[in-house]
Amino acid sequence: MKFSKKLVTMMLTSAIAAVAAFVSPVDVKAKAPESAKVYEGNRYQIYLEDVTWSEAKARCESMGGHLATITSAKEQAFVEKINKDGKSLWIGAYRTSNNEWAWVTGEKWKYTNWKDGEPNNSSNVVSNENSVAVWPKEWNDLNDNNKFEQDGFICEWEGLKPTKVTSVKTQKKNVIVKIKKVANAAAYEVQYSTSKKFAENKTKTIRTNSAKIKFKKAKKNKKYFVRVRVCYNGPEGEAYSDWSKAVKSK
Ligand SMILES: [Ca+2]
Ligand SMILES: [Ca+2]
Repeated sequence: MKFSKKLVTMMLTSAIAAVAAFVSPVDVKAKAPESAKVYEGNRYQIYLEDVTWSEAKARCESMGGHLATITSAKEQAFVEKINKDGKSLWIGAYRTSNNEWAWVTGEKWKYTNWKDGEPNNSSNVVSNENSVAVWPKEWNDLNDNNKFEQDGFICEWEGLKPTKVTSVKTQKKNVIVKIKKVANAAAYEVQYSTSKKFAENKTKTIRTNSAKIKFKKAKKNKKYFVRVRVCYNGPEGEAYSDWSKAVKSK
């Protein structure tokens, strides 16, 4: 069966329209400020305000986020990068009534980055140190109300975890794409394009559940750019992660 170019375009356009109809936009992007910095799909913003840990926690939550939770060395490195002025900032760690440390999101307490000698529950400034700040890199326990040694706080907004294209090869007239699967994905959208900016008229989109995708009828000796994003089912319908970095065909 042979389709005319016009018909294919029409089908593609209506398929895209159908997808767009049941996708609800990602709320996190609306809530986090434009200036927020992105790490693995999550967004982060520093606020320089003279507030207690509890006030900072409430401020982040009122904006649909939470005090930043730093659960890996990579996330710590990212926070250090955006905290380039070396401010002392509240983060989302606290001491529970059982005398254990916890994250405000309920994420597992595993990675830590305490400063030498911390947590010390010191009574030098204000005793009962049950809240945590990056100080300015490593962590220190401080009293909730200790505003004297604080510059502000970091909010984090949970996003939708993106994924990546792991390989792009052209084989005869096919472009063979491999992507990395992620947990809880409903599907993936893979785009291939002859334009680096993925201009609409030069781009094809495939929705798939497979980690290996074949685009047919690639032009010989042409380079293709390929990217992927993850579709998730959420409480308000389907939502997309950010697009991955584009990978160029070999
Ligand atoms: Ca986090
Ligand atoms: Ca301390």
